[in-house]
Amino acid sequence: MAILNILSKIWDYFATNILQQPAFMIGFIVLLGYILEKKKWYEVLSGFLKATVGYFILSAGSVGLINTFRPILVGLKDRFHLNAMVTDPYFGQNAVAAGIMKEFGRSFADTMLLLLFAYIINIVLVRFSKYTKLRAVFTTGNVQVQQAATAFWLILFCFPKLGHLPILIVMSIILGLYWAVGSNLTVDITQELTDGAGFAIAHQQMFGIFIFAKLSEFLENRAKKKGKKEARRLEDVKLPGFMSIFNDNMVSTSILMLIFIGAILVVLGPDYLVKAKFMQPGQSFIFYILQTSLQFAVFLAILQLGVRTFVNELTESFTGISDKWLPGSVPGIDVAATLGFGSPNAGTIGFLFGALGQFTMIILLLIFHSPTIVIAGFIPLFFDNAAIGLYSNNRGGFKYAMIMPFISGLIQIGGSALIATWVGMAKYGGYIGMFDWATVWPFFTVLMKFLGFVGICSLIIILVMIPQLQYRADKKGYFMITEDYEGWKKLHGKE
Ligand code: ASC
Repeated sequence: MAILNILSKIWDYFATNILQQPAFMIGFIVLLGYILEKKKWYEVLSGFLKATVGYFILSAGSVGLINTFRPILVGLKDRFHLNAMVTDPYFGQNAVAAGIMKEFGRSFADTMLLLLFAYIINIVLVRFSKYTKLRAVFTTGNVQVQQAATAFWLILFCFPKLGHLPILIVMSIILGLYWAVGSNLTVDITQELTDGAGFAIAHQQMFGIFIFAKLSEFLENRAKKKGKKEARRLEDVKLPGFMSIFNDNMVSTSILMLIFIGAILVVLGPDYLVKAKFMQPGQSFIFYILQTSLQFAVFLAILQLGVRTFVNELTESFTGISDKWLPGSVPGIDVAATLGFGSPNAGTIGFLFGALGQFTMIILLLIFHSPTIVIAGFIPLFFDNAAIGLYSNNRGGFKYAMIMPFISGLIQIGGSALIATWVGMAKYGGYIGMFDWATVWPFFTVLMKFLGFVGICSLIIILVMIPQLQYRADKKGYFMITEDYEGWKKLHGKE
């Protein structure tokens, strides 16, 4: 027992201080990688610092965005006295914490054990990549906590009578597989988006970006076959005359956000904004709108600086780890890192069209008197759809940077409302709301709820098969794309 106690203390310490602080996680991965590569001590130190500081800069950007814009969107709920559920991973996590005891008689702390086991499964699966064909390890502990909490609820909902240990085993296998398989799906498209930066996505829309990227590519290829000329990507569209100011990402983001955020602030109105302490009494409404909206461009620029600071270190150092321990693998990192690549405007466009989709679905929920009304949380709205916009633009052209996020927006709200109402989470005020959790996980839940044990087995088989199919599609290039990207480009004539 004493040993178990010590181990649990070590795990707690590691989970709180490193795992849930991806900046340190990435810092230590770089440190370890450089040590394995036998770099000089001062190079190891400098790599560790640049990676950690870079990731903290990225977080400063994304936390700045979240903290500035989340309250504004949630303000809509107060302003119109709506009894609504917010789609936001942190609201979702709080909903689990608030309801798990009452609904299932389990404590939130149990979800941390799930996190540990699922994590180990992810690493083991990648260690045996020769057989599993899985190439990416999660490093984003902050989102893993939210996912462990949500998965815990969903799977308990399917098997409320299963004993503590058997259900923990089921949950760990499914969540560990979801992490490894989802992240692996993003390896190739991310390598192409970033021109071989050597990372994959470990976040909450991995199936989403894969599906939309492939769909955009498919539709574009079909159009080309029919004789249409090649669609342009956003970065190749050069707008003429006064529109040319939109070619500059900082200017276009500022103008678009001024319109979008400005409209929401006008709807909230100065009286509410003062009452809710967003605005100082006596402050000019116009300058308040200007300042708040422009913060978007500010935090986006910070975020991108962060990506530039740590990505090179991560790419260079990770080969140390993949050569020695995890063959052919890359680290899975925060989806925000993709905002440093591809077309700078695709993220912003994706966000806006995602918002259009989400608001459309919210209006539909209101019209059809849905039992659950949803308030669009900022995190799914921005991070999912910006990324979907980026990948869709990269693989299919600028049209898809608008169409795909719009579709995603509809699905995010519709799917979240359905699943959260069904499993009983909606009444606790929040649901995680990210694309995969509004689509893939509801599918998992249906499968397990209705088919029981057969559902679990089929789910495991489906997940295990996905990377095998990816491997079959490109046997020669499958591991080359992570190990030797230039070689992979030559192989596929993409130089
Ligand atoms: C999430 C989450 C965050 C953000 C962040 C984006 O899902 O929980 O804090 O997205 O990871 O950079």
